[in-house]
Amino acid sequence: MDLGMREWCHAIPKIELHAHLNGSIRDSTLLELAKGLGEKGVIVFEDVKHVIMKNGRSLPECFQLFDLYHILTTDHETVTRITKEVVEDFAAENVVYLELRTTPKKNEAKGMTKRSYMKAVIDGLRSVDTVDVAFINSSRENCLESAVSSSTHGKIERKRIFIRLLLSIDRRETTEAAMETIDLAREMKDFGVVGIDLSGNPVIGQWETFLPALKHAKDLGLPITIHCGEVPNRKEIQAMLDFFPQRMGHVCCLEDEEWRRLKSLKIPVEICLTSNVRTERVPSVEFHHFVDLYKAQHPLVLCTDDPGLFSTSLSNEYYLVAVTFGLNKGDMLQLARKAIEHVFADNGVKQYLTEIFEDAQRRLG
Ligand code: 6MZ
Repeated sequence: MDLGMREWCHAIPKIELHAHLNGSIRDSTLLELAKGLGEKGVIVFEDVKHVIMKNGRSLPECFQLFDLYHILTTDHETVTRITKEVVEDFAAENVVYLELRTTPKKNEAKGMTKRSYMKAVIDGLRSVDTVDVAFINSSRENCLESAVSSSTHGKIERKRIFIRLLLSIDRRETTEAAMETIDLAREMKDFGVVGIDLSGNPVIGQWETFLPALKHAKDLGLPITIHCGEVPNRKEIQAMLDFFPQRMGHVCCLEDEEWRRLKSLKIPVEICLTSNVRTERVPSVEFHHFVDLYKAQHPLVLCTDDPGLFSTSLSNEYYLVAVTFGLNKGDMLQLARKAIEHVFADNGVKQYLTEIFEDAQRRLG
């Protein structure tokens, strides 16, 4: 098959490890929700319409926007709906494994607890009917059987996407609230929750506030990924490197010494190109630290961060890398495949994904 690079980046299987649920909502859904709340008098639709229809925006503006998103998505039904749509959108991009992260939220007015919020997310996963969603930790045998049947018997099968969940701690939260999230993650291990994320506005909150909860997660054997260095903060970046999480996101504002440590510790990095350019963390894709880490053969994974907020897709992130850095299809397929090493799911899922990529190599390599 002779596809152009953009079509080819869409066609190859991809693994998404850094996507926030509320940052992945479709514009059309946001507008519809805003209109509904406008009619009820909760918000003034005309005031928020232009905010949703986006263009370039700074990092502080993104967090203002998330506050708006969270007003639009406060009830269980809406959380279920956006989860369903986000999974469908990733599957349409040929994402075969998605680690979706979200911050469990409490909202007394809506009778929402962190647990009921997560139940609404799970309901969303269950309600997807256009693709097969595998989200409960499945046995190795089940995974292998499905991989083989879709790749070697040549049957026309429905698309299949593996979903695992990461529970995010928001940097605005207290130690107690963060602890609650860790306990919920432990409780939900059988419902596809595989790890913990620390995210939120990087200029808010202190590392010391989250550390007890992150240590608790580590003691429980829950893998952790941390948003690191979205703003310059040497003390915090060093403390995060000392903590030695399983993965880190962004790593934009590191000093030479910290780059050296990151590389020697070989902590895999979730690369969010468009997000970092849009929020002015890097001047352009060309000058993104991706290229230095890639040349150093540092473990990394291309991700979207917030495909809704930044109007991107995982296929587009792959395309940007290919055209900006001149990587060929062989390099790109290798890059996509290497993400398998960094997923938080079990070996059965990794084996399944390996088969998917071997099949893609035969068809598209
Ligand atoms: C830090 C981010 C982020 O959890 O409500 N979030 N945190 N840096 C970023 N880069 C731009 N993008 C998203 O999804 C939205 C939440 O994810 C975090 C923020 O806490 C945001 O409120 P959920 O599903």
